[in-house]
Amino acid sequence: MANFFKRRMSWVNTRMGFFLLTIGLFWVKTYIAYQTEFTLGAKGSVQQFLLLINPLPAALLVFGIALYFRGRLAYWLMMIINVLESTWIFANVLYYREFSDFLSFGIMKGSSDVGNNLGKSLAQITHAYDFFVYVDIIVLIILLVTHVIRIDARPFKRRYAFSITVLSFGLMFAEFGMANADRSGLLTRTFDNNYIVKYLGLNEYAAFNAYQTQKESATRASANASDMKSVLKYLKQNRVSPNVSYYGKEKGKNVFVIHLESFQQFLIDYKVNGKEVTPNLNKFYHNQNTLSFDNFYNQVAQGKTSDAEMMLENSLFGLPQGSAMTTYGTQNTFQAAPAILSQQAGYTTAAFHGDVPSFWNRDNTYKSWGYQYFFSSSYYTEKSGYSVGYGLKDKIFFKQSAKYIEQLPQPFYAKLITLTNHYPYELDKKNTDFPATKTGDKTVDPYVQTAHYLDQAFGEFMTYLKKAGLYKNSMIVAYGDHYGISNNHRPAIAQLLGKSKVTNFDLAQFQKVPFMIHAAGLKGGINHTYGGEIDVLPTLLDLLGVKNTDTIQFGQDLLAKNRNQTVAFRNGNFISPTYAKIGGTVYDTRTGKALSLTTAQKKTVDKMQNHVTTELSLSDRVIYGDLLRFYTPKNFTKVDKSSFTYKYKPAMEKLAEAEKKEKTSALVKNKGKETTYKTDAPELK
Ligand code: GP9
Ligand code: MN
Repeated sequence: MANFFKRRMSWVNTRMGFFLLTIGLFWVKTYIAYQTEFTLGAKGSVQQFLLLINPLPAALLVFGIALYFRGRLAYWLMMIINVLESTWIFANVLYYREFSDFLSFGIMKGSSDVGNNLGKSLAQITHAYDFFVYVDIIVLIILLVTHVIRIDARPFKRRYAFSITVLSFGLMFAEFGMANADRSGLLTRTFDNNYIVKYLGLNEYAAFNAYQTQKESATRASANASDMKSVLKYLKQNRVSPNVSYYGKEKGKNVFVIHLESFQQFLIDYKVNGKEVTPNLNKFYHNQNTLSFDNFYNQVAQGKTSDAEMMLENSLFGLPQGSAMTTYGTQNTFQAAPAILSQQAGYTTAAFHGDVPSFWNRDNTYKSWGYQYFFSSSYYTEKSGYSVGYGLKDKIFFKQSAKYIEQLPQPFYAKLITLTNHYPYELDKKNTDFPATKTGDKTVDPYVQTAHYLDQAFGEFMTYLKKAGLYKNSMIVAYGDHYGISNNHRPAIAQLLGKSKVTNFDLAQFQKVPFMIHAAGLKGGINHTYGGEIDVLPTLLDLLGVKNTDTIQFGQDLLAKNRNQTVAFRNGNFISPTYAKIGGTVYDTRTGKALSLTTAQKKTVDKMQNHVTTELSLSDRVIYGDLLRFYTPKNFTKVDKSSFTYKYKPAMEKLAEAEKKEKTSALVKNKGKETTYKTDAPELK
């Protein structure tokens, strides 16, 4: 047997043979870990293929270092590299088990509370089979020590070692090219660590994360407390006082923030073949107790949903590139809506979303923002047909959210992020009972169909709130996060708007999204003030009567009298009731005509531009420099991230305890009787 092995396996007695064997085993075990320990969501043949091959290029590169060394040393180096590489897998397996996300260097540096909490639970979550990642190393060492595999002491040609290094880079570039073709913006927009691992691999993820962490700590290190002074000075000059007829009017009410995915303002009252696309939202929009804003713009950049969330809950702008939530959400100090409301008004705070928690780094960022609960995919029952695109279909999402909402001690602040109305606007036949538009643009035409579905889901949720007794004592906020139809679809947009062609000004107007606040007894109506997502937090806090005179907020209460109505777009363009500046051209907002400016007009426009540039750059400084660590508003305590867990069991135990103690949840108030949720979702029939 041993002889047979020796004869057949003689190739492993060469340096190259041993190298390939080591890499082969490493490749297989990485792939097994991918399949059994992580939920990477590889869909379709391209992603499956990339997942399968992605351990190879980096392994060739890293293990290949050993080939530059002589004799025995090369063998031992390979083993050492293997131990380090396997430990990286091992650590990620454990971390992922607890947090459904990959380890980041920021967390490992120990500067975050999330990291501090890790050590405690490590022992509890380790399984014996996790050590499987070291098995190949042990076997290889035994084979070497017992001379079953002989060490090839002959010098290995540098040329060959170098060729392997070159090959590894070549493969890596090819891999990146394929990945980026499948998911553009993979590294610039940095959606989700799962994506980077799925497309590029664990090693590439480590390298990218190290680079990001290094960049982030460099800007952090160069910032100091005096930078905060200029921010404070600016904000002091720009503070407006709240509108007395609205201030504190909704004090103590629950708050629902309903994030309408990719929902644009033009959909409101829009009709296809004489039928309203969104009858429920239209009714809500026109309700006498709803404050609706018809000059409200999305201000997002690459971070899309995450930029909207950043603005809405922090009144800080998203970044010019990438997503602030992914890059800075874990480490930075924030003074966000959930933290403010729970600390200053005793609110229970919860976010709901039918996607994996790691997307946009929500799992970490929400802790920094002070969310006590984050109900994400693992809290929802998933059956075949329940999901489309990024996650749960809206009707099923709202229905399943209800059972958690009922358990929240009141008052609560609950944010529900919908998903179905997301590019590419796919929905199965049985959920599609609305005609598509007929522009001939395949991306654009189904948009109204998923918007209609979202509207029905919204309507069902409103009916539920009424039945559960939550409608009257809640302030319900609904908003669209960003455009659904991008500017690349000019001819189709023109058709939708009934125009022969669209100008850049029209496209800027197309960036309007709904923003509506409804509450029983609220003086509603359609408000024409110009504003955007950055203005939401001060507006809500003022309505709730929560003091925010010394908080760091770049927006202004939309109901305030003397507010500045110049709305900044993230690229430095802007729009106001008088002038709009889009890509170097100034337009008259009232007529939409391009202007050649008089000296006086130019002065006014320059002043507006200056305001926009200043607020964007100061907001960026706050995020890049983590400046909020140098400033704490009165009555605010720095958020302790380690006090939160979003893991199902402990979170539900915590919720049950809170419910028992406070006795204010809807469920308790309805004497333990769950409210039946009515939905016509065909999947649930
Ligand atoms: C994913 C969802 C989509 O969880 O929020 O984000 P988007 O692509 O709209 O930025
Ligand atoms: Mn979005």
